[in-house]
Amino acid sequence: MVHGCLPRPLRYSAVTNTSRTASGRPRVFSGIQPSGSSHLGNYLGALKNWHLLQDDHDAVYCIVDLHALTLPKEPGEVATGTLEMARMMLASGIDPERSIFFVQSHVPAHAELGWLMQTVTAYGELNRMTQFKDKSSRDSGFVSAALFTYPALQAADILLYDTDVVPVGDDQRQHLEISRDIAIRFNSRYGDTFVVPEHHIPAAGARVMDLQHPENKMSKSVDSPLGTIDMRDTPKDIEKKFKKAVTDNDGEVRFDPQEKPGISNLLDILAATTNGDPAELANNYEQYGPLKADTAAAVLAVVEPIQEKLAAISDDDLADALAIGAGKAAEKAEEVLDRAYDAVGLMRRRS
Ligand code: AQP
Repeated sequence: MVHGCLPRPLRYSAVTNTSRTASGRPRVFSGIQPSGSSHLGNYLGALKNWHLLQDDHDAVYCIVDLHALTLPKEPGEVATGTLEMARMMLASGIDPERSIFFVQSHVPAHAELGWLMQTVTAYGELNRMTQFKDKSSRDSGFVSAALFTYPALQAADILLYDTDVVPVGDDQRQHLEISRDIAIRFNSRYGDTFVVPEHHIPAAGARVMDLQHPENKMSKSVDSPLGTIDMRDTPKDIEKKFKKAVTDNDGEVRFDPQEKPGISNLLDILAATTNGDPAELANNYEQYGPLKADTAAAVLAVVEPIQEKLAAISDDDLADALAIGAGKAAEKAEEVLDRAYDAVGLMRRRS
């Protein structure tokens, strides 16, 4: 398809695209890295919403295994992580019958468009990415060029599906902004080609902080066993981690992320797991102990059913679902990749 055949204008629209999804509903796309186990932040900031958004969106969810390679990995480690993440996604409620559910490297259009996106991404804007600064400074060893250019591939992931809405945690705000800038730049240089996406960041649970270092976000790639709630942790471990969560000395329960990061993190987690409001929930507590106990119980009520489902999903079922998903994703992605190549004006191979 050439871009001249597309309905216009695409540039700032989260609405015009709905006429181009088969269902007429807005398209939602998001991805998650298969590096390490998923944690409570991944669930509350992303997976929980992915599950909910399936009801009224045309949903595309991807395990971004190529992104996982931006930090050094042992051979085979990403494959194992991919199956584990796929299992976690299904157990968290992603339904392959209702959503396109697939692995990034199974759809080569991602890497291809990723290259095109690099050609319209400025070195200076990549240099401003806080995640690159943060991750490259953590390890004194090898820093890959891919870690630096990661946002261009992420833009490709999103733009390949004519995405209207990208549900992510707050840490991805800057990356989504650069994806929008890249799309707008491409559209203005080559003509309307991509839908410019909006982000969707949850009201509570958007930035779950490390329980031991509440000034840092909970993260897969940081080694903080007591500060991270792994979605596979036992109930005993979850209770222990909340009991030991770092707070402060003033003894007042109040939602104030600047002055009281530890207590505010607990309130935010409680709000996200009970669909409440963190500032209002603070009024129910006079002491830290009961807040910690209730937060642990609310987290357990979310995590335990997911753990039961995890055990019931076979590797075969996963591989089948991912193969079907990759077929559906490739069909959509190739159409958009063709549109982008046509827009740029490369000589195309005769078919
Ligand atoms: N702490 C968090 N709170 C809320 N949402 C979060 N997300 C990640 N951490 C939190 C959201 O989870 C989705 C998948 O992100 P990811 O695969 O990049 O996961 P990660 O845990 O951020 O992975 P890494 O490798 O450990 O990265 P860093 O080192 O940056 O933390 C995204 O929607 C993300 O917003």
